[in-house]
Amino acid sequence: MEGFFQLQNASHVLIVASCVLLLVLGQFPSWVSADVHYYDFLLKEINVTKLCLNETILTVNGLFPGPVIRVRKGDTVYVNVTNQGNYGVTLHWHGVKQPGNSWSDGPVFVTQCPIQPGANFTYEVIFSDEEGTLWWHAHSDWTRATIHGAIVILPKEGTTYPFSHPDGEDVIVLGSWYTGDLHKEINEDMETHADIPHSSGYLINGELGDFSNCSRGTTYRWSVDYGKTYLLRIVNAVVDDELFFAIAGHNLTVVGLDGSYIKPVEMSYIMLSPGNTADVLLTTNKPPGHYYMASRQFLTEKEATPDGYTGSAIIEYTGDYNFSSSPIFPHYLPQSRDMTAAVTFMGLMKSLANEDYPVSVPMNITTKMFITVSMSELCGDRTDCNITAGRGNILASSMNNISWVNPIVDILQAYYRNVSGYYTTDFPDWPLVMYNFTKDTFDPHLAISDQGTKVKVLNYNESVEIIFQGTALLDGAAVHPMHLHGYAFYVVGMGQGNFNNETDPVTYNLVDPPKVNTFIVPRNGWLAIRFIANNPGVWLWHCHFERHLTWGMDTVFIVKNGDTEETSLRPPPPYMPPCTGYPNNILTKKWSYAGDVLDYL
Ligand SMILES: *[C@@H]1O[C@H](CO)[C@@H](O)[C@H](O)[C@H]1NC(C)=O
Ligand SMILES: *[C@@H]1O[C@H](CO)[C@@H](O)[C@H](O)[C@H]1NC(C)=O
Ligand SMILES: *[C@@H]1O[C@H](CO)[C@@H](O)[C@H](O)[C@H]1NC(C)=O
Ligand SMILES: *[C@@H]1O[C@H](CO)[C@@H](O)[C@H](O)[C@H]1NC(C)=O
Ligand SMILES: *[C@@H]1O[C@H](CO)[C@@H](O)[C@H](O)[C@H]1NC(C)=O
Ligand SMILES: *[C@@H]1O[C@H](CO)[C@@H](O)[C@H](O)[C@H]1NC(C)=O
Ligand SMILES: *[C@@H]1O[C@H](CO)[C@@H](O)[C@H](O)[C@H]1NC(C)=O
Ligand SMILES: *[C@@H]1O[C@H](CO)[C@@H](O)[C@H](O)[C@H]1NC(C)=O
Ligand SMILES: *[C@@H]1O[C@H](CO)[C@@H](O)[C@H](O)[C@H]1NC(C)=O
Ligand SMILES: *[C@@H]1O[C@H](CO)[C@@H](O)[C@H](O)[C@H]1NC(C)=O
Ligand SMILES: *[C@@H]1O[C@H](CO)[C@@H](O)[C@H](O)[C@H]1NC(C)=O
Ligand SMILES: *[C@@H]1O[C@H](CO)[C@@H](O)[C@H](O)[C@H]1NC(C)=O
Ligand SMILES: [Cu+2]
Repeated sequence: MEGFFQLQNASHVLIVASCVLLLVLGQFPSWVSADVHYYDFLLKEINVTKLCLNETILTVNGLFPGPVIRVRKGDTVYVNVTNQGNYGVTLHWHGVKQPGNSWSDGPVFVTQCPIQPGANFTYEVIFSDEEGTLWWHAHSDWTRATIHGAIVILPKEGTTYPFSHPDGEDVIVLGSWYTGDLHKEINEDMETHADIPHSSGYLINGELGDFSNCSRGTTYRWSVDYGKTYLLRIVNAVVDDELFFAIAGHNLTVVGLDGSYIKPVEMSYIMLSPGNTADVLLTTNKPPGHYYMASRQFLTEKEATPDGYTGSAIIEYTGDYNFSSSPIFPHYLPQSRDMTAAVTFMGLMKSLANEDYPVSVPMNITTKMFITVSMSELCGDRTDCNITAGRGNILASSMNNISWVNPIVDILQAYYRNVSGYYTTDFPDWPLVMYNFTKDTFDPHLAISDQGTKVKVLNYNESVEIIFQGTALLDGAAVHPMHLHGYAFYVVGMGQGNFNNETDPVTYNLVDPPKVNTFIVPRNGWLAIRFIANNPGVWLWHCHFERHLTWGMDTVFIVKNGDTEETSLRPPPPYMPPCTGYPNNILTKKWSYAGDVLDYL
C-alpha cells in the first residue's frame, strides 16, 4: 500500500494545497480575507504529578491540554505533526467540515493509517462555515485522553459576534484523568478481554482541582475584573462521560454550540456531551471574591454507580478585598442522576435562524435511516457461540445490529483507489428485526450482534434523515452522544420511548433546530437529525463515548462525488502514512470480555 503515494517535497505540498484551497474557498463571497496558518505539533511524552503519583503522558508540544488553534472563519491551517512517542497516532479536527478533504480528517483506519513513531504528517484543516469554538483530538486508541486542545474560530475580519463584543475570553477544557499508562492498559484489556479502564477524576484545563488529593496547589485559576462580560469557550474533551458544569453565584448564557451560534439561553448550569463545545457569556457582577467552577458526571446507566468526582477551578475577582475565605461552591450543579436537568438543557438549544444566521433545514427527505444504538454481545472467536445458552461472551456495541470492525487499510484509501476487500456497502438502513426497543431484555436473538465493516453510501446532495433509537438490550439503556464527521446536522426532534412514525414527526422543530456535530440520543429514547450530503468523501459517525466506539458503535458514510470538481473528493496529498504492519494489530480489535456484562456497560 505504501507505494500508492510518491513522496514529494514540502513546498510542493503547500503549492498544490493552496491551489485547491482557492478552489474550495472560491465558493464563499469573501474568500479574499481567508488566512493560512501553520502549526507544528510535536507528539512527545512528559512527566506530570497527579493524585500524588508521577505519571508519563503523551502530549502535543509538552502541553496538557494541548495548544489552542486560533483562526478566523474560513481560514486554513496546516498542522505538521511529528511523532516522537512510542506508538502510532492520528489527529482529528472535531467539527471542522473540511469540504472535500477527508484526507485530513483523521479517524484511524477510516481516513488514514497511524503516523508511526519517528514519522511526520501534515494535516490541512479547511474551515468553512464554522464560527465559535471547536476542538482537536487524537483519533486512535484512547490517546485523545491527553492529546487534545481547543480551536477558537473568530468572526471574519470586519464582522462581529451576534452579541455584544465580550470584554475578554478564556478557554475551559474539561477533561478526564486516568491513573497509570492508559494506552498500555486499554491494549492489554482488549487483548485479555478485561474491563476497560475507568477515569480517576475530572480536569479543568489539565488540573483536577481542590477536591482531589495532592491537587490543591495547582488548581486552575482565572482572574476576572468586576463588571465585565467574558466569553468562555468550553470544550468537553472527557473520554467516556457527559458532564454537568456550573459556576458558583453566576449564571451562564449559552450563545453557541459546536461552532454555530444559538439563541441565548440563560442557565445556572450546563450539560455537555463528550465532543460538544459551548460558547458561554459570563457577567462578573457578583460580590468580588472567589468562586468555584465545577464539573460532575452525568450518568444514565442503570447498573453503574456515579463516580463522585468533582473537577474544579477558581474564578477570582481582581482587586483589593478579603480573599481569605474559601471559594463558594455552585450548589445548583445537578446531581449525576439528574436526567431532567440534562434533557431540559438540551431541549432549550435553538438556532438563531435570522437573516444574518439563516437555517436551511432539509424538508424533502430522500434518504431515511432508522438506526438502533445498542449494547450487544459477540461470540468469542465466532465458533463457540451458543445462542441457546443465552449469552455471547464478548461485550460489544452495535448500530442496527452491526458491530463495526476496523479494516487494516483505511476505508478512504480503499474507496479512492477502488480496492475491494476492505469494506462492504451493505450497512442496513433499518433494523432487520423490529422489536420493543426500550424493553430490558437479554434475549440472545436480539442481543447477539453481527460484526462487519459495513458502510452506507450516499449520493451527493441527498437529503438525509436519521432516527437514532436507543435500546435497552442487555439492560444497557444509556444516552449515546452521536457524532458525525464532515458535517453538522440539525437536531429536529427527540423524545422518550420507541419512535412513533406517525405522532413523533409532528413534533419536529423545522424552524430553528440547533445545528451541531454531536448530540445525545436520550436513554431509552430517540433522536431525529437531518443534513444534506453535500460534502463528498469518507466520514465516520459514532458514539463519542470511547468505550462504545471501541466496542463497535460506529460506521462510515461514503458520500459520492457531485458533477463538478468542487463537488468532488479532492485528490490525496502527496504523502499519507503507509498502511503496513497491521495484520493482527490491536487497533483493529474491537471487543472486550463480557463475563460480567453488567459491571461495565
Ligand atoms: C514537518 O516537520 C518535519 C520535521 O519534524 C519536517 O521534516 C517536514 O518537512 C515538515 N513538513 C512540512 C510539510 O513542512
Ligand atoms: C520521566 O520520568 C522517568 C522516570 O523517572 C524518567 O526516566 C524520564 O526521563 C522522565 N521523562 C521526562 C520527559 O522527563
Ligand atoms: C515524583 O518525582 C519527583 C521528582 O522526580 C520525586 O521527587 C518524587 O519522589 C516522585 N514521587 C513519587 C511518588 O514517585
Ligand atoms: C517527514 O516526513 C517526510 C515524508 O512526508 C519525510 O520525507 C521526512 O524525512 C520526514 N521528516 C522527518 C524529520 O522525519
Ligand atoms: C485521598 O486519599 C485518601 C487516602 O488514600 C483516600 O481515602 C481518599 O478517598 C482520597 N480522596 C479523594 C478525594 O480522592
Ligand atoms: C439564573 O438562570 C435561571 C434559569 O436557569 C433563573 O431562574 C435565575 O433567576 C437566574 N439567576 C440570576 C441570578 O439571574
Ligand atoms: C477576612 O477574612 C478573615 C478570615 O476569614 C475574617 O476574620 C475577617 O473578618 C474578614 N474580613 C472582612 C472585612 O470580611
Ligand atoms: C421534493 O422532491 C421531489 C422528488 O425529487 C420533487 O419532485 C419535489 O419538487 C421536491 N420538493 C421540494 C419542495 O423541493
Ligand atoms: C448450548 O447451551 C445449551 C444450554 O446451556 C446446552 O444444552 C447445549 O449443549 C449447548 N450447545 C453446545 C454446542 O455447546
Ligand atoms: C415496550 O417496553 C416498555 C418497557 O418495558 C413498556 O413500557 C412498553 O409498554 C412496551 N411497549 C409495547 C408496545 O409493548
Ligand atoms: C443480529 O445478527 C445476528 C448474527 O447475524 C443474528 O443472529 C441476530 O438475530 C441479529 N439480531 C437482530 C436483532 O437483527
Ligand atoms: C410506521 O410504523 C409502522 C409500524 O412499525 C409500519 O408498519 C409502517 O410501515 C411505518 N410507516 C412508515 C411510513 O415508515
Ligand atoms: Cu454510546
